[in-house]
Amino acid sequence: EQPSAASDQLQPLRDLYGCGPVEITGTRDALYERHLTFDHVVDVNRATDRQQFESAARSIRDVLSQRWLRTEQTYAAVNPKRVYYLSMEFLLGRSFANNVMNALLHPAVIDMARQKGLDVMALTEMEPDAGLGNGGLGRLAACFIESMATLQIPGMGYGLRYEYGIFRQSLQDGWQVEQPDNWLRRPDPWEVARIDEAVEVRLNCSFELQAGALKPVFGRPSILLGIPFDRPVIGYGGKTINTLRLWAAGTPDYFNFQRFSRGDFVGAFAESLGAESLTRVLYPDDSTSMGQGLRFLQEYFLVACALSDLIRRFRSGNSDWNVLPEKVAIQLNDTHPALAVPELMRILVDDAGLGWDRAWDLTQRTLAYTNHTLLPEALEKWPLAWFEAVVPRHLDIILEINRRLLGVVRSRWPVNDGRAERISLVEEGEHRKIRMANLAVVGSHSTNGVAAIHSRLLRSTTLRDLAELYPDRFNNKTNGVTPRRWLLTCNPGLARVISEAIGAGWVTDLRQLGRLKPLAGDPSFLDAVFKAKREAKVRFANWLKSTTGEHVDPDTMLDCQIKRIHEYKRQLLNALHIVVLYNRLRDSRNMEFPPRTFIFAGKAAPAYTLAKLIIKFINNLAGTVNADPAVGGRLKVLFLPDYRVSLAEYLIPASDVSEQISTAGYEASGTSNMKFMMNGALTVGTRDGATIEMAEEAGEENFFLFGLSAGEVADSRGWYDPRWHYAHEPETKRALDLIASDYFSRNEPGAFRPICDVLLKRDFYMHLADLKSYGETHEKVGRLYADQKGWAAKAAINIASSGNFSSDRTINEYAGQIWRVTPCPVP
Ligand code: B1N
Repeated sequence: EQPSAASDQLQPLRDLYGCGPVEITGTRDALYERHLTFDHVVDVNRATDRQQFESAARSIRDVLSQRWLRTEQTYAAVNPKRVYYLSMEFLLGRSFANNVMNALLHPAVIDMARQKGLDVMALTEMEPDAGLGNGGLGRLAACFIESMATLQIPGMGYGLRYEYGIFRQSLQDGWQVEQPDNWLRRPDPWEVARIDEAVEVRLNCSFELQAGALKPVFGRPSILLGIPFDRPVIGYGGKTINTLRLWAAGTPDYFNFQRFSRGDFVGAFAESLGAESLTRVLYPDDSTSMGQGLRFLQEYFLVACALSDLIRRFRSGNSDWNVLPEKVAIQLNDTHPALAVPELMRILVDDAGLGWDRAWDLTQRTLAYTNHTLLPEALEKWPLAWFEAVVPRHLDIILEINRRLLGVVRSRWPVNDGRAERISLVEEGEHRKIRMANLAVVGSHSTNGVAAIHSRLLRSTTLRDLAELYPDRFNNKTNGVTPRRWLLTCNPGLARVISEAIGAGWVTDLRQLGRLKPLAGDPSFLDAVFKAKREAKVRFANWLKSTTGEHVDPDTMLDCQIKRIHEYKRQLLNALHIVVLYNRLRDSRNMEFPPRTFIFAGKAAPAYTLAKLIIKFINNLAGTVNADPAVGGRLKVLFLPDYRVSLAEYLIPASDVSEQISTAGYEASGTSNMKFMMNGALTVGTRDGATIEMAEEAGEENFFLFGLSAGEVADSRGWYDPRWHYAHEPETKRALDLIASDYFSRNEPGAFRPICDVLLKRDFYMHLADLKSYGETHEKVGRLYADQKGWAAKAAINIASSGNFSSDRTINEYAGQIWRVTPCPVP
């Protein structure tokens, strides 16, 4: 039942496989059954959902294997410039539906499911999310590698194969409880272990397990093994299949052989167990650096494995070190892999025997750095003592880079105004530290921010001195998201409406959505958009009911704030506003008020006490509001547990309102804002991150912007006093008094004191300053929602204006301006 536009999408598949080496017709059924029979040794008719999933996924991988091989063979033969994306996080989510869609195997799978009586939905639900990331930064990396494959760019992702991804969140009595995410408990059908391509990582320390925890033992050098696990990254159309290579830590067979042969058999094993726990778990902090020694080791491990691997590949096709920057581009996803600077220098100077200046030139021209945040608590600074203990040679190199750097600075700015101290790679003090952001800027040829305002603020505030030293290095690359996952696959109803109106070209050229603009006045188009939204709401409501038992009424306005819980993202502003609405509804039973469902979801870093209290507060607020008969079903508040990619894929298509309400100047870009926009939600937002650019594209009249600008936030820092708002705004006072009176914490008196204190004493993120204009904006939202046609028209304009926010556009900019790579099509 494909629309005609969508069946055109099959042509590339026919071109590809019709006369190609893979005969899928006729054999694909057998593939699935063979996996059940030979991998699982189970009766085809008695296989569990999980066995069905694994066998279906393995048959998909089988179909793609030759194309995957052919991609790498083509790169090896053509020897094009390659891009390596180094990231500590790849938040992939599930792969099944997206791999099927991108390989254009969708009709075949539906066909096969029908023949065999398989429930594809049930089957996809069997795949755990690959939660190898915290939030936007990790999900961006996943979108980027997909776009590189779609654009036929020879690109590879390098990351870590965490055995445990981001923790699973449940709620107990409204509090967040963390559970380990053992996502690899069952075999992952997508990954391929490449034991033969393992690399060695040399450290100046060893490991021991003490009371179950990994402890480095300094001064005793050791060798770790990096074992690569490859996952296919399928470009849309299935022509290019790139690789995401994730590294797992292991120990060489000869590991501590001496101790082994001295007779300490068990002791030698304990040590190897220690080393293997290096890649056990993802650190669950988003936008903060907890400064853990194990994290430092993880970062070095990634860098050492990735560089060793890519240099080996480079050397196998090139004999001249001087062409390195013409053949290799390395993008550092934040400073987490910034040790690539001294590691590449070490390889070029010590292993290749190049002189310092030559090595430095090649290093800078090969590396590029993306900054993702201005929050000071996120800027990584590692104790110099750790470098000394783990990677002393890298410390030597960093100090030599710094000596030369400071020489240049002092000769350019002879007057000592503290500039050299600020630029220095070393933060002086009792415990000297290495500033990783400074190292990344100095050791690369490009530093970019992730939205226009963010890149501007980087230059003018956080990295100002470095921007004055290297003005040409700084640039902006506004984030984007892949429309294959975030529209085509997750919202088939809307995707079909769009393809029927303008054809299917938008899937790989999102700018074409602009052609929907004239249709924003066409009643039949608006009706189709409205119906698709309604369909997605019902789908979400059914899914939620079946997975959590929670009820959502698809006839209410769905207003969503889904993201990590963080003070700067201001979930508290949303919650305060709900208290204001609640008070109004209690006052008047027949107030004009479109029924609203406010949905929150997001994880708090386990050590972030206030963020966890915010979750508890939202849950208590929900408990009170949802149970109050005075509200009469007009207001419902839900906190959905365990926010993750697959939950977002159900919820975003169903949403009417997108909350993007960070304190202006603090959200570097945001990316869920873009996903909501392409799925026809209207944005309530501050002038922050990429939301500013989204409003420019759609026109401010189609956006609900409110609150202080970044400039106003900065200018009022000196005199801002939240108590002024408490004293002068009756609804603000009433909301805060209600919270302080334990109205929402009857059984836990004083539980929300810290929240009241944060809001009234300092309110660093200026919730109270924006509450009034936020409320007024929501009144406009409510009025427009009552006008179904007016709402649908604005939704349509938003969809039509979202074309700039495809990660294809972003990757094209990186490819053209930073990496200077071109597509390398696979014949
Ligand atoms: O990166 C996203 C942006 O869209 C978001 O605005 C930004 O908050 C996010 C340390 C981070 N910045 N910094 C992090 C994550 C993990 C960690 O250990 C920092 N994440 C962001 C994509 O550009």
